[in-house]
Amino acid sequence: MDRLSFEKGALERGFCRVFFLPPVRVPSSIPSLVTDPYTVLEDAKTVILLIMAYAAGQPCGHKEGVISSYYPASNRAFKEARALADELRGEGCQAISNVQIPLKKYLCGYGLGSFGRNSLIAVDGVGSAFHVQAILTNACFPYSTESYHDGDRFSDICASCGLCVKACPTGAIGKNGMIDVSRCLRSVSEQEIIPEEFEKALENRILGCDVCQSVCPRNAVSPKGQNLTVPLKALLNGEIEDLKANIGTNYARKRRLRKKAAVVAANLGRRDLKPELILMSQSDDENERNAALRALQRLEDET
Ligand code: B12
Ligand code: SF4
Ligand code: SF4
Repeated sequence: MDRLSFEKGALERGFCRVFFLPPVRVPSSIPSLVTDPYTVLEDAKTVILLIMAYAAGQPCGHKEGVISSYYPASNRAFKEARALADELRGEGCQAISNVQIPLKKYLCGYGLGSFGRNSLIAVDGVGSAFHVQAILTNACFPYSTESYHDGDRFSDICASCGLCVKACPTGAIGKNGMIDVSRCLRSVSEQEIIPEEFEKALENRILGCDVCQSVCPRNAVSPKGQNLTVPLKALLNGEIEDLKANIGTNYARKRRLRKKAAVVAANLGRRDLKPELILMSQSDDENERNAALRALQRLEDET
């Protein structure tokens, strides 16, 4: 397959940018990331980065839970990149999708985007509200660029902005552009037990946070969006089949979603959900029981 037909196929599958790059060893402070692509594919010749944009939204005023539209986009990108890797394999090449190289470093190092104070990368004409997939292959394509420079390129606009630092609901963004992961709602909300100090900041978020994306002027180019609305009653009852199809099984984990739905139900003063919470308080899982009891207590105390 030549580069043009691969690009055409990727655009038809919903990606808005495709970059063909030489594999490079990139250090990372995150142990789970692949720092040496040749350990994944010895004969690697090309890293293909595929960008899928999403419309970042703020939590809405309604009385249900919301999931950032990042997650349906990342689930779709995961499947479409897998299909593109299948096509390459169908032509006799080796190809692996969803390779977890340090993607921000790749985008910046190859000059395809720049770091923002919110630690996200903006790509020209796309902004920073996107999911990026990496395919590693031994197929040779003409590279989009070959020059990799270690070190981060920062967005000039950040020097006189700082809107994300002010807007972050938990003060997770430091002035020097580093995220305090222990305070970022995206990671807080995935913890086994959500610490009480973050409960209210979660508002009606079930998964993901896009505040630092929504306020960012680098996203003036991207469409303004809606989050995915998820009915709390269904979540508390563990009815998540539709969600699995939309955001993937990795994120649609029943216990985790139920516990977050309990926090959100209390945040929204949803006393009508007390029967579901009472049922959940009899769960055989201790964390689920405690989340339900805590929500019931908050509904008594705060509403
Ligand atoms: C771990 C991780 C997280 C963690 C930690 C976030 C983080 N900042 O590292 C958590 C769970 C919190 C998270 C949250 C989100 N994530 Co995330 N995450 C990742 C992952 C797996 C690794 C990121 C990484 O390498 N971190 C390591 C640290 C050291 O890197 P760093 O923060 O970039 O640190 C550098 C900068 O701070 C910079 N720096 C240093 N000094 C200074 C000074 C200034 C002034 C500046 C500007 C920068 C700067 O240098 C540091 C070292 O290089 C990648 C996927 C991947 N395979 O790469 C996705 C990824 C980065 N996430 C992504 C997204 C979209 C999100 C969310 C928006 C999801 C959501 N809607 O909720 C949020 C946004 C939170 C945020 N503002 O970062 C996208 C980013 C796309 C983009 N445009 O950049 C990625 C690439 C996933 C993907 N496949 O598309 N994420
Ligand atoms: S909101 Fe402002 S400071 Fe933050 S990343 Fe965007 S441009 Fe930079
Ligand atoms: S994703 Fe939300 S909590 Fe995390 S740094 Fe951005 S605004 Fe703050």
